[in-house]
Order: sequence, then C-alpha cells, then structure tokens
Amino acid sequence: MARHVSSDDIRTRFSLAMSDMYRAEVPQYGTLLKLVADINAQTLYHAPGDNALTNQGGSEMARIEIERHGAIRLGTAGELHTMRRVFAVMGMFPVGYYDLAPAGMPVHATAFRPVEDEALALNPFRVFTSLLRLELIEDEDLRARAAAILERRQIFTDRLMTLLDQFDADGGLNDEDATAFVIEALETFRWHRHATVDAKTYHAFHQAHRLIADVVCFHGPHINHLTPRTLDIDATQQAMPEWGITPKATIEGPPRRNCPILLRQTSFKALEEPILFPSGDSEEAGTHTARFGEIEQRGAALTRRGRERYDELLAASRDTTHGLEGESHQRALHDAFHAFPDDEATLRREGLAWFDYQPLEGARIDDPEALPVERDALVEALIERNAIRARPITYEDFLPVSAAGIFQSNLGESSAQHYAATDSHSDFEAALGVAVEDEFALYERRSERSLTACLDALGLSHLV
Ligand code: OOG
Ligand code: NI
Repeated sequence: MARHVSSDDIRTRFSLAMSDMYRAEVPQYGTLLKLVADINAQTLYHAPGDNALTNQGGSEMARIEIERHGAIRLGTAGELHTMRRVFAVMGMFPVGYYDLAPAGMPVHATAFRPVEDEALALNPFRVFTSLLRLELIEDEDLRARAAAILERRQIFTDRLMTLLDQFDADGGLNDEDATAFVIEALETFRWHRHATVDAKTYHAFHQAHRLIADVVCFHGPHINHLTPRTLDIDATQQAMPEWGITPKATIEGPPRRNCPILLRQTSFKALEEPILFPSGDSEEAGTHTARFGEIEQRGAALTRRGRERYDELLAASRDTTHGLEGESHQRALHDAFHAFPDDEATLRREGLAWFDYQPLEGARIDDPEALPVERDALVEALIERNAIRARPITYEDFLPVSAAGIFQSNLGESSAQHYAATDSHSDFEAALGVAVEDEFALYERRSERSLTACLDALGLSHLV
C-alpha cells in the first residue's frame, strides 16, 4: 500500500492553495501579504537579540511566513459535521466555543486548528468556523424558507465525500489522493458570483440580518478572509493607508505592551462585490459584501486567571475608550490595562500567562536536595540558577469580543441585533459530533510536558 501523506503536509498544501486562490479572488489580500512581510522584516531587523519576539523561539519565526487564519460561516448542523471531518484530514481539531449571540450575531463558532506542539510549529493554520443559528430568526416564514434552501444545497463535492470515507477507513491518504483532497476541499471555500436565490429573497434575508443573507443565498461558505500574522500591528495599521488600504478605526484586543498577550487584530472593510441573482430565464445584477482583509499580532496565552483579569479590564475599559479611535483609543486602553503586569517574570510568578520551559545547555544541579519541592517554587529556583529558561506560549485561539468587533466592522454597526442569551454550547457540540477541546487544558498540557522534559534532562524527575 502506498504511504500516507502526513496531516501536517496536507494542511500546508491546503493552506497554500487557499492562499493562492484567495489572492486571485481578492487582490487586496496580496497587497496585505506584501505589507506584512515588509513590516515583519523591518521589525526583526530592528529587534534587539533577545526580546519578546525572538524569545518565542526559532520555530515561531519559521512558521510566521505561512501562518494564516481564515473564517467561514456554515448553514446547517450537517455541514458543520462534515467540515469537522474535512479539517481532521488536515490535523485540525475544534478548540473552544464562541457564542456571538450576546454581541448581536446569530452564530456560534469554534476554531479548527492543530493542537500538538510539533504540528503548531510546522503550520498553525486555523479556521474560525461559525454556524448560523436559524432559531434566532424571528420571522417564522423566513426561518422556514432559510432552512429549506440550506437543506437543498450540497457544499461538498461527491469526490470529497468519497475521500473522507477513504480517510476514515484507511487512517490516511496517499500522495495522489491527498492532492485530489486539496483540490476538492478548496471547492467548498470558493467564491460564487451567482446567488442561489432571487433578489427579493436575498433582500428579505438581508433585512433580517446581513449574516443570514451571506450564509443562505450562496452555493457554499466562501472563505471570507485570510489573515497573516504581523510582528507589529501598530506599524502595519499605520502603513496601511500608504498601501491603499483603509483599516478600521480601532485595533481589537489588548493594548500595545512590552509583553504582548493574547491577540490583537484589525481589518479593512468588506468589499462590495458584483453578484448575479437568478431572475426568471435570465439574471439580475446586484452586489454583496462579505469578504474583507485582516491582520493579527499574537502574544502570550493567558491562564484562566489571566484571562479573567483581561476580560474584566477590557469590560471596564469601555467607559474610557468608547468613541475613541486610533492612537487616542490605544492610549486610553493602555491606561485601562495599567494593572495588568507587563513583564514576563511577573506574568509567570502571578500565574497569569502560560510558559514553556527548556533546559539550558550544560546546566547541572549538584545539590538537588537543596531545591524546593513545591512546583512553582522549583521552577523559579531553576530559572534563578540558570538551569532552565521560560518562554511564553503563543496564544493560538481567538477572542469572542474581538471577533464580534471584526464581524461588526464588516457587516456595519447596525447589523448587531439583540438576541436572548440561551445556552447553545451543547447544541453546537451535538452538530459537530464531538466536544470542543478546552484551550486552557491544551496550554496547561504543553507547559507541563515541557517542564517534565526539563526535569528529566536535569535528572530531577523524582522531584515532582
Ligand atoms: C469571523 C470573524 C471572526 C476573528 O479573527 O476573530 C474572526 C467572520 O467574520 O466570519 O475571524
Ligand atoms: Ni479573523
């Protein structure tokens, strides 16, 4: 039997093919890639030898050139279920649950991404995947029509379905089938100029919520953005106008800091694109706005405690940042986050961020009996003795408040509606067919594994 191609390879082939397709579809995306590559090169050139960026290690720098996240919006439980199988072929698994209803978006979501250290280092390709919540459409007739339209469509090719069965049966795909898989899977993410409904129906859905029209009226869940990772989002945002790109007025997420945390994002407005509606025997011209551009900067993953503090400070910052834009927004946000420690040692000692640990070359412990036995104290003692070093673990996930901000800036502020809070987490998982992974548990596991490896290397495994 021919050898199986690794999931990591299929993921990289797919993400590169997707990037090529999107660049051809949305030329501004190509411009954004050039701008980000430019800023990243400048940032690295000017960075001192040992700083928060390079401190994240060689693999972090190696992956940055291909690092992207994208987003799609699905219409039915069945689509989400099959999409999980598609991503599984690429070693991407659902992590986290994001409920966007409190922010006025009738969707809930997860992020498909690799979870193991090695896979993340090779290519951390992620796709923010939302599922439309039809039950939030108030108008009963409209809801029934949307459901009927969605039931009829098939967003996956027959060949892709066959390849998924084959993958499940054999546990992998050979080179030829992997190539076919990439080509077939890409079809699902392609843009369709032809709407599947007439203009009147489109406008009825659009009126209920712009997101509903975007999900229901097309052949498939077109990829709506692909986001490169910048090492300096402030510089990139500032340079955007010179490159003919108009960014949104504020950067989502935490403020600019010495020790970057979580995720900061900004986007440029969705394009108004020509589409065609079926109209009797002919077609009618119209436009649709869905696809946009976004950049992101990633920092340290926070522990539960750190995340709670972040959520509190962000909520409290609303009072002082409301209505502000650009630099004055960043200044107010910076002040609002004054109480959040901004150096690695304090983030670590206060248990606010996740770290991974490496043994330092030539390190030896001659008096293990003198070391503290309590875990955190032991870590600090080993760092103090230059036996190990700690590096922040990069945040690999998304932020619901930021995601809502990105959705809104692209759909228009008026798009936010008021939806009653209902617990829909279990509905989402039922559609998916599995439970989503807990991001905090994943970071904790990575941190603990690296520490165990250090203790082994230092001959201290008996200590914990
Ligand atoms: C997804 C928006 C969320 C992000 O980076 O937070 C997102 C969408 O518009 O479908 O991509
Ligand atoms: Ni995004």
